[in-house]
Amino acid sequence: MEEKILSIQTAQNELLEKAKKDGVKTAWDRKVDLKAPCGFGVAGVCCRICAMGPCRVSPVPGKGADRGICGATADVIVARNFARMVAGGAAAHSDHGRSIVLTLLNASKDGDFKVKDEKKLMKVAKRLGVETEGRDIYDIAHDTAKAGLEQFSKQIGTLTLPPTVPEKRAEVWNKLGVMPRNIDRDIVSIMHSTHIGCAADAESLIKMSMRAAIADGWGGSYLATEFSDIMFETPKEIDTEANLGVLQGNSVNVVLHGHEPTLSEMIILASEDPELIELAKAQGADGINLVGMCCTANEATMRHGLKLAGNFLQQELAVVTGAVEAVVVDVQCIMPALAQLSKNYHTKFITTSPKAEITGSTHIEFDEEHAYESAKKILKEAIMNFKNRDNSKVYIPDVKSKAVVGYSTESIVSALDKVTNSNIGVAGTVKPLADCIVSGVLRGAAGVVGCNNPKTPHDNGHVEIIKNLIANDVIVVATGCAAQAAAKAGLLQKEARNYAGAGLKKVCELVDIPPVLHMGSCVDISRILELVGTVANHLGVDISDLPVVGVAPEWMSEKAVSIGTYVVSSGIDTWLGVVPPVTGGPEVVDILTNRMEDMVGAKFFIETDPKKASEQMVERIEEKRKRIGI
Ligand code: NFS
Ligand code: SF4
Repeated sequence: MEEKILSIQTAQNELLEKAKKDGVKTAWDRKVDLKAPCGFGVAGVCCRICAMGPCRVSPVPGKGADRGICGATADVIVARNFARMVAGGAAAHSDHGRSIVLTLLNASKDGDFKVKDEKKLMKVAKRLGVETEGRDIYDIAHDTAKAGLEQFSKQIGTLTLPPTVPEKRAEVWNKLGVMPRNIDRDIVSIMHSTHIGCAADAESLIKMSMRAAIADGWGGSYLATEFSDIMFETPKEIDTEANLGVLQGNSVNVVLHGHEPTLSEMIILASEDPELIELAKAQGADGINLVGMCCTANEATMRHGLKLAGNFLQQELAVVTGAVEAVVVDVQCIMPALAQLSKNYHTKFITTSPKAEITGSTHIEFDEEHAYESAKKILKEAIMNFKNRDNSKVYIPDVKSKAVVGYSTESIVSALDKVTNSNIGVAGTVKPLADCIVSGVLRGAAGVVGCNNPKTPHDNGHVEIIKNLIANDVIVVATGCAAQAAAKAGLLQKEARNYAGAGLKKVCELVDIPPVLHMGSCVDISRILELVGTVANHLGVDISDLPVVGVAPEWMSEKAVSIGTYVVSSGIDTWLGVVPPVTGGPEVVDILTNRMEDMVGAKFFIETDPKKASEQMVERIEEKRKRIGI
């Protein structure tokens, strides 16, 4: 194994040692086995779009073949590959969104899925043009679901933008020709235009990517969040704990992993079923201990305080503890490696979605029509596996941190109300937040998001960047695996305000919040868009005028590429801590890191050194402040 540090997490490093002793491989070992990645792939200049190829053109102009068999240049190949990454990411987020909308379509008073947040339902119904006056709540819900589905497929007109998109931003998109038509169509457009013999112009391909990505952020992901809130409630501040130490020695440990909250919500409900608790006790366990991994964890911790076992690169090590009866997954970010790995322990690896069947797993399809019964069946499987645990193989690191989570836009606004009670007329608005930014008590805000990637030491980029930003009075909002890195580092505790600069510390004390706010899963980046858009509307400016930045320090998924693209397209400068496969296309690099600023008022920055990235972010925030005269 390489000599560099693999993770800043002790729990992680201890379990990597155990994995070695147990003779099992993890992502880090496979990375070593794979040796250095192919240079053409790294630069994005390998094309496999048609069977005349694959064509690998030279990533260095003037050296070797500079065109594919069809004549595609390096820039065309790179731009097509980039667009397809965006399409993949936008499809994943938006198909998740579609599932949630469909669940509401089938929700009923006596069914397993219900409307739990009527206020949110009314808000969403109104924005989608659904009549609410004097109607039955489920009639409204079903019509709202139909209106939501319409956003995926409408053939005439454009996506119904949420009112949080400032008018100036919509004008920018219209002028540039990147206003989404509907969610599915702009993904299909990319697949069509990147087929052999279609689009062969880098700028046009990047614009298509922007359009599909905007449809993701302000469409598919936005709907996913709104409709999840309607059925499972809008998150409120709640306590939790994070890291692999949340596994328990003598409980049936079940890791909920994946993304869509429908499955995890039902399992959480089923875990309180007396019949199942009794069954667990009859097997000699103290009870059922549910913990979360990746974005399923984020969704469920935001609403129930579900304990966070860890982020993307900890999924294998949860199994290596030898103390997990079942890893239950639905879709996305599930390493196929879990199938083989779990066989080395007693762990059951249970897949539940027809969208993500995995060879070597136990497949128990989650039947939404009989969701509760389905969830019970899955949990029973885990409980009955407790007796197979081999205690000589168990090691649970004694590492966990306390955290406060649950910061939806609504709960942030209500926290802010604590300081505005005397200020009649502003309660329930973002005015206090806007005031703090305008006055300079807070210099700005940053979204720290995205995955883990074994190309960088696990969690290091997230934690270092967050610490540097809050020390500079930049309030941080986090989602996805970044939020879990922050939780494990203790940065989601209110006491973490002691790491903050004087201004941010004061705000955190007044409002009683941590300096880093967990806003949910990756589709919940829509919450960040909603918050930023609301502040921009409040101040009567465009999002690109605000001293706000975004960063994905350890990203790896196509979803992250879509996110980066919609965040930049929304007017927020975005840093990437892992170099995307675009370096072989000089024009593509120029568009992403330079020309996009003229198009949408923001651009990408690529910086692998977390310290430098955070310095650049603070610098850019100060530049923005100067530019708008605050
Ligand atoms: Ni986001 Fe969630 Fe994590 Fe990356 Fe995967 S869990 S949707 S893609 S790895 S942050
Ligand atoms: Fe080669 Fe062009 Fe086919 Fe790509 S589309 S594989 S560059 S011939």
